[in-house]
Amino acid sequence: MIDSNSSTESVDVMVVGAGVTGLYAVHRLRGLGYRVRGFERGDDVGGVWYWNRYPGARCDVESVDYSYSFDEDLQQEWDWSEKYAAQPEIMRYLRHVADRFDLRRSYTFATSVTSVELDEETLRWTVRTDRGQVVSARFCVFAVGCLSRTHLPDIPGAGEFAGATYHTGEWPHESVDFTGLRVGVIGTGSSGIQSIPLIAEQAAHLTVFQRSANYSIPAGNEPLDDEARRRQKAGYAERRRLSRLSGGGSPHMAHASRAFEVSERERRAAFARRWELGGVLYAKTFPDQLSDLKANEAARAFWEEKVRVLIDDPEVADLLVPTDHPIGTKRIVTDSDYYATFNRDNVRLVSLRENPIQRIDGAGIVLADGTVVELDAIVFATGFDAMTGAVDRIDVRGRDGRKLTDVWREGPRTYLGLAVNGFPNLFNLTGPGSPSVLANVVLCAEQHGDWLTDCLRHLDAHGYLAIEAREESVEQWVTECRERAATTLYPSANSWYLGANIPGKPRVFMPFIGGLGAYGEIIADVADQGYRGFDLI
Ligand code: N01
Repeated sequence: MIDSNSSTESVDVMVVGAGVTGLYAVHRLRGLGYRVRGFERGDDVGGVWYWNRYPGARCDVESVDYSYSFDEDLQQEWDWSEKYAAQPEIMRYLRHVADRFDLRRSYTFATSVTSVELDEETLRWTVRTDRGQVVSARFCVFAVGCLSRTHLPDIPGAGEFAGATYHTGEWPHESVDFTGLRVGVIGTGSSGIQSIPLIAEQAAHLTVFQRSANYSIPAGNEPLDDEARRRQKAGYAERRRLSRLSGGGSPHMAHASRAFEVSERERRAAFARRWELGGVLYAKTFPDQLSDLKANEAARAFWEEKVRVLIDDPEVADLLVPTDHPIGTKRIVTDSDYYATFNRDNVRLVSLRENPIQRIDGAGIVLADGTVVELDAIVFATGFDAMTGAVDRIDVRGRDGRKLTDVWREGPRTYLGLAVNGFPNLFNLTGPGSPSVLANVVLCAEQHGDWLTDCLRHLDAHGYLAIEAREESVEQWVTECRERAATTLYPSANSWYLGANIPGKPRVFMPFIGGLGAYGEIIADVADQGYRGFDLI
């Protein structure tokens, strides 16, 4: 609706983001009859999958689980072609969802929200975009993604490079051809590890610049045939039930015993089963693996045994085996042929710990010992300003004109990950203070979307204008998140969970570590108790 005396559109809810979380929120909100206006920076739906289209981009959660559960017909009609879907297939799926539920009509694409400002008289938000739109909204919903603001390190001379540069998180939509080229990849997190094998196959020569080695486990990816799909679809109800109870949002449970409550033989058998299952789930083979160093070391040693046999040169293997963090305290990468790639004649590994990058010049990358690695293209697989970066891009001003970036200066401060004191009717979905990045984000999106719509319905049913987290609730939640993390090994790694990858970012463990199931109980309980810890206005 456009106000008659101004060009300000007035809506009930403004949603930022058309990724997995935003699409579901829009669907639910519209279903309740709210007038919704969505804005999306990309020119299509997809969020992280719209931007991260580098070679080898693939989900590390099984496709059967990394899909919406809210509509049985959708669940039954969609056919996944592989155990772990690649980026183009996930994009096709999200486009299908957008079409099927007619979600695009609520969005304005290729448009970034630049500011949202509270009017304390009306408790409405004035939303502004980079294309000049102004929207007045009762509720603001951020679904901006935890890994959507890319991090490009400040390397001297980067602007002088004569060749092409790419960031894995902002990959061009046109095809990129490395045939015959000398390519350098900086970074060996998930994005680097997924793209390196494919770039190596295409390029004349590939140099991998590794600062920290990472733990990676082969995906064990495989095509799904009709019979596999039929079984998955028949088992969906139970699969989803178990997933919602679980920590990680998939139906795989850790071993019933602690790592050293079982014999060595059983322990090794359990590690072997998880290794065969493939990927990130190895981190939770035993329930104490991420809290007890001895259990963790057993998992790490098994991993090392399996990985060393994949690498021909023992000196290269020494560099590829991490020594600086317990296994699983950074997300274990799910790869396809990563370690074997270092057996190729056209691939070289440079350890930046031994020989750091000094600068970039016109010809390539200059190392501290004076070596110039001549390159035609550089791929930055250098990650994201995670969890807070995308929110920080928006100038958010709440009560008394206070800026959200100031409130979060020492780290994100939320109640339940969802709300912030001083910012009534503003919700941040699947962000810091929630389990999203440690779980299957699709089920997290549904959990938050459902909680949000129940909350709005409650406000309207009881005649409230607004809801606002109390400061003491925020303080308690921040403390709870910190204390839970402190009982684990996670804070010992320099991970993006702690903001440790961004120079100057406060070192705070940002996700809620208790898992999807436990978190779901907490937020449901808060709602059941009349939105305990919130002021209803
Ligand atoms: O980013 P990262 P990512 N000089 O931060 C290095 C998800 N994801 O995009 O570790 C040299 O993990 C940095 O080195 P160090 C997944 O949750 C999922 O790879 O800081 N190197 C590191 O090696 C993942 O965890 C999938 O020492 C520099 C790398 O760049 C998250 O996204 C696929 C540097 C960054 O690794 C982030 O993954 C892709 C510098 N100045 C991503 N600065 C799936 O499978 C940084 N690095 C679904």
